[in-house]
Amino acid sequence: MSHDPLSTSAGRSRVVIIGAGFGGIAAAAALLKAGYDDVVILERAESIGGVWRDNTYPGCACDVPAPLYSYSFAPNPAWSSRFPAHDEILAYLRDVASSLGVTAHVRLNTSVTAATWTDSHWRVETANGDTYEADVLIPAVGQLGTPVLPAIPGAFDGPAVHTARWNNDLPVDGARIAVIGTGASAVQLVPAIAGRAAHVTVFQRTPPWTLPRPNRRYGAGRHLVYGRWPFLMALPRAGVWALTVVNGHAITGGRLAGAFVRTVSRVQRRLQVRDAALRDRVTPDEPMGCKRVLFTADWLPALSRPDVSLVTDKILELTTDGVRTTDGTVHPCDLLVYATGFAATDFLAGIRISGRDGVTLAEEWRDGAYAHLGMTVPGFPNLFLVYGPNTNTGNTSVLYFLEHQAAYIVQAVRHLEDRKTPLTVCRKVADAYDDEMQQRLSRSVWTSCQSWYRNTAGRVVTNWPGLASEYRRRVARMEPSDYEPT
Ligand code: N01
Repeated sequence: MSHDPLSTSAGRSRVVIIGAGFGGIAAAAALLKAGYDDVVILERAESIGGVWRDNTYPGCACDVPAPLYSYSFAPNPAWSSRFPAHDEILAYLRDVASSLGVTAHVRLNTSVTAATWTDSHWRVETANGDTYEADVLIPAVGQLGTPVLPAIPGAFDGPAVHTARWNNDLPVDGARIAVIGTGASAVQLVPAIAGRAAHVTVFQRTPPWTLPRPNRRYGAGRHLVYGRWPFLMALPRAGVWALTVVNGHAITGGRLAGAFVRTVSRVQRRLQVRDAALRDRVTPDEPMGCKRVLFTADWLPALSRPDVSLVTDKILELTTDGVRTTDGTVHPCDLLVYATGFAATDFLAGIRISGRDGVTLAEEWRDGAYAHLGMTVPGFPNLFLVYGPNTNTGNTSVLYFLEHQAAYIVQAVRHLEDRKTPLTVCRKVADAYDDEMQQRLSRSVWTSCQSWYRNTAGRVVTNWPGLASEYRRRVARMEPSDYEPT
């Protein structure tokens, strides 16, 4: 089957991918490498990059070391440091997309509104009125694309922004800045603006678990050696991998690893927070790992600064000039920053996806999103999710999962070519898998607190319950018997 998706703005192709972030680009790269070049990627924004395009707040970086937070098929000898900033990661992603020929397949400013299965193929509608048709649909929109603003009563008169919508015109230097939230985004933002701002007030509802982030610059010697002998980059990658396995064991119930990691966190607090009262307030009271453990060198020192205050009283309301807490204090500010996270559990919420018999994904997922191996859903033929339900990891690089999903999808596309009839996962298989996931997750640390990993009913819908290596084993071979017979 040969289509030419590049000849028109819309049309029929073998594969339509929604989203040009790390997931969509991994899937496209794998398909192109396998010889499938009739692939179209529909991207709602004006450039590719996903979360690394959206998140530009000061201090934004990846807290997973770059040797592992990079595609295995595109190791980068030129990383400037172990934890590079967001713009360097974005440049890396764009370079990879361009050098592998993926960029030419991307349609920018093309927001998908609906996708409908039509008995033989997917019909994909976009906000600008174009329709695309494809044998296979790969939604790769990520889990962290939709910012959440909490409903706080009252109104603030000054500028207010979510971390994922930061822009460089915001008043920072010399301003009084209020930051709501103490998750991964806040722990990067606050140290970066402390010292620039006149004062930073941090509103903490729950103290997060932290671990050291030992950054180091990568020098010219390293660039030269890895540029000349790229295979050597496997060594730091393996080293980081080993550490993430310890972290993975700690979070998934390993006693020794758990005790070790908790001790490291305690020592970090002891060394970085001299004031015992402040240390008390930043000491986590939830089990380690139930929310994402945060890797940071400068969060606790930032909270100790005289020009940074940590407020632990509950927020009551916004006032015209600041934030009022339940003790009656108004904390005045010139800029209000919501570091309040994302609607991670509402998978694909903005796109109406209708499968066989007109059933929508939203209906299929009314009790919470689920998918066989995080990728396929009964009643939705030839639909393969990337970074779908229960494929998030709190302890290693999510890119590892994305790459293995891409490899699985290539097998499925190949299989479709031979079999000629659509692939729909058997309900029995998907149900058994979901039961297993939920049973394991019900015993996991993630049920011990509320976080973006759980939907409002308490079901853990984002996270994978085991180690990444287990996921790799589970998806290594696409099992045709998991799919409905022809
Ligand atoms: O969001 P979060 P994030 N009043 O949901 C608080 C990835 N990421 O943007 O803990 C007061 O983690 C909320 O409090 P609580 C990473 O996967 C990666 O920081 O619910 N506070 C919490 O402190 C991460 O996990 C990198 O009690 C309110 C915070 O807001 C994910 O993105 C960097 C509130 C939200 O934390 C999300 O991180 C950055 C309210 N009404 C992000 N509502 C890397 O380095 C919410 N909060 C790879």
